[in-house]
Amino acid sequence: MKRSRLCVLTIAASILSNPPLHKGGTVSEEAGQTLVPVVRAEATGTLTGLVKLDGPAPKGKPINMAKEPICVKAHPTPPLTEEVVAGANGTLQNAIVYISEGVPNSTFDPPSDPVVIEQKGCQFHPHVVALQSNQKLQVVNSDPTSHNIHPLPSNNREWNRSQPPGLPPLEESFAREEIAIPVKCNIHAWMRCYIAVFKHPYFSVTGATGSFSLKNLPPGNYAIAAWHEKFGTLTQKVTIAAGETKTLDFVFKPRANMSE
Ligand SMILES: [Cu+2]
Repeated sequence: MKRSRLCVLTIAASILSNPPLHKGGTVSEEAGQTLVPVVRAEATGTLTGLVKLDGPAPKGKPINMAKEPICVKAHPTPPLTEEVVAGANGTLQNAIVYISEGVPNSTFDPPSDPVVIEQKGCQFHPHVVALQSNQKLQVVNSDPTSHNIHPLPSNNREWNRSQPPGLPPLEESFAREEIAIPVKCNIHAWMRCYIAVFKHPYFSVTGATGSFSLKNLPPGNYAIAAWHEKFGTLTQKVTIAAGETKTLDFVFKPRANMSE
């Protein structure tokens, strides 16, 4: 006990005589004796990369909305199915890249900002969303017609809620991790999107450039997965060092029987 107190005092004296150079790179003192390390931003790493398809992406097919004239009217030309949406230069949109193994053993509070799905032109926007468990999901109806959003989870509570036009956004959340939950509309059979739920904040959904970025990764060994609704899941191992920015690409193989 005496020795450890001496050690603490020595460390404290050393800190006082050598103030840390980096912001946030300090140790804090609690209860007068215990020194608690504070993780510095400089001590984390970043993983970035592209999600690609090996070969040309199949084109979407026009969606037949004839059952609901309001939906037809919302589009000058019929929108295309979104099972596969090409990004720039052979990349894929709507893929989710995330840590599948090696997540730091910690509890991650969900962000206070909600994730929003908009029903517009009788489609869900965006087509793929990701959020943390217990983070708010807002569902907006911007159409002059009713929708009925209906997630089909296998690891969460199932619900479906009607949303007539003009009502405020619905709010829901998901308690458990699930990658990914298919979502339909009970009124319009063509409507489809996916919601991925993570118990940690280390995930990224690819957009128009097909790129992803996982930030603030504590140094360590990880399995990184890329999920795509049509092509399945790819996994790679990676080691992240403090302060490192690493690049990792994922290349999906098109399925032989893919006809779109
Ligand atoms: Cu609908």
